[in-house]
Amino acid sequence: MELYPSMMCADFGNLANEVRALDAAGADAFHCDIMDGVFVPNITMGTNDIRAIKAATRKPVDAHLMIVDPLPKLDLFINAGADIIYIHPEAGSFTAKALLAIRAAGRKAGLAVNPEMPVSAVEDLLPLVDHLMVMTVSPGFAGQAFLDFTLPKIERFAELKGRFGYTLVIDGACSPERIAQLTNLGADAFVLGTSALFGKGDYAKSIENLRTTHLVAA
Ligand code: S6P
Ligand code: MG
Repeated sequence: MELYPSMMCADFGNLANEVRALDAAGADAFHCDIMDGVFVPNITMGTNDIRAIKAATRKPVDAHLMIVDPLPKLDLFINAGADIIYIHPEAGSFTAKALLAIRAAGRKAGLAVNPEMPVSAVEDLLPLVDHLMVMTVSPGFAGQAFLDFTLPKIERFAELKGRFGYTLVIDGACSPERIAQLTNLGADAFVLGTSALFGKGDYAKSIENLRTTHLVAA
């Protein structure tokens, strides 16, 4: 199981220390929510945040781009050092070209699938994807409720994983119970926000508990 803290939930007055603490606690990578206030109704992190996080850890740092027309802006995130870059297919044109450009830059190509988007809308793109991320909340905010209607889609993407070999990531309201359930459904990685990590006390204990809850549930 891979666990990715959602850095928009971290204490930004203390960012480097937060990264070091999460790194020491066993985080596998760092998740950066990049919002433009247009594709989603919020504005959060940017390229300087990615640079600051990269400077404090050797683990991978991702950029979840919730921005309109990501293709012409990819170089900003590649140059900032993002190791995994997620795009939303409905955010702009030429999704395949964008995924190929991310791979050509030596980074992992991520596709983020909104709750409303059917598997069939992205199935043809799966050979171009390293990380397939299912959104289990409507993107824009932390602290929302898990959308149960996404469960069949997660199962379907878990089945298709065998053929395409991507990492299946879940983003949104990943609580300890959900993580146990979704691990059993075939998910590989989870974005950790307010439901499992931030505001829940010691990071190392929370991460350790998530890994053991999963073992008990399995
Ligand atoms: C939402 C964003 C997510 C959240 C994360 C928060 O637009 O993409 O990465 O930061 O889901 O987690 P939680 O547990 O507060 O829902
Ligand atoms: Mg996200």
